[in-house]
Amino acid sequence: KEEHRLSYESKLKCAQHSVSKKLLEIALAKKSNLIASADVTTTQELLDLAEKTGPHIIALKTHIDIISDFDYEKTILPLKELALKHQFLLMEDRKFADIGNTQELQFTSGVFKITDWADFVTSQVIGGFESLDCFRNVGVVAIVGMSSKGTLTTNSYREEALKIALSHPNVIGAVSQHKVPEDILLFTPGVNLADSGDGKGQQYNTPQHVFKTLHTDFIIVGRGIYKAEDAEKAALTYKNEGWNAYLQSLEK
Ligand code: S5P
Repeated sequence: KEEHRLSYESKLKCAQHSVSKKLLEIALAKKSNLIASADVTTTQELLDLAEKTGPHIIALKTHIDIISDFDYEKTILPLKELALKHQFLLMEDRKFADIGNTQELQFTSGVFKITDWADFVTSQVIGGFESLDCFRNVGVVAIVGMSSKGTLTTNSYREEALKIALSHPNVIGAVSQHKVPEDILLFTPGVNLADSGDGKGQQYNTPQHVFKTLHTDFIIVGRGIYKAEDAEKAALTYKNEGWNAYLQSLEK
């Protein structure tokens, strides 16, 4: 018999980490499980996307190192204001993948100073348990499985990666294309309503599919939104699709 999934309300009751709590609270308040991926390359595009999608999303996922005119004052300060105005969190998709000391430097130093503004970050767990200790003040989403064709995140890798993710106090969730235990939040990228791939290895599923079969908590949508003619309308479509798919997955 198919197991029931836990509701956001019940996950909120047992959430330990302040960032998990915030995410679940925003999800319930906005009736949204949508994270928009802002894979755009200028500050203006980033801020435009944040303004348009802000009311419909729980978090905006950035790749801050692809912004060609990055400037802390002109990029981060207005982005933080928009996050406050529209009540969404900032998720920097840095996918750290080094020893603890180097990750700590990448997290705190350089021009991006991720530690000063990101609410949560993604990290590989390839560096082992202690490599995640440096992310003390944020939540970590562990990359357990990737969405791309031919990824090396096999069954046995994912099993070991999950052990680290489940036991580390800084970890709030996992990125994966497979089910994870209910005590960790599941973030699923590779979501698109129109395409099944991008010709560069990305593989897409629908919101319906990921909520039903993976019991995902949050969907991450990039090109489905920022490449759409009307990004705000697209965000609203994914928000509604995601929320309805979540409600249906509660019934099963
Ligand atoms: O396995 C993964 C993990 C991540 S975080 N596959 C992914 O695609 N991502 C990220 O999600 C990727 O870096 C990109 O920012 C986003 C997907 O974008 P889209 O345009 O394909 O929706």
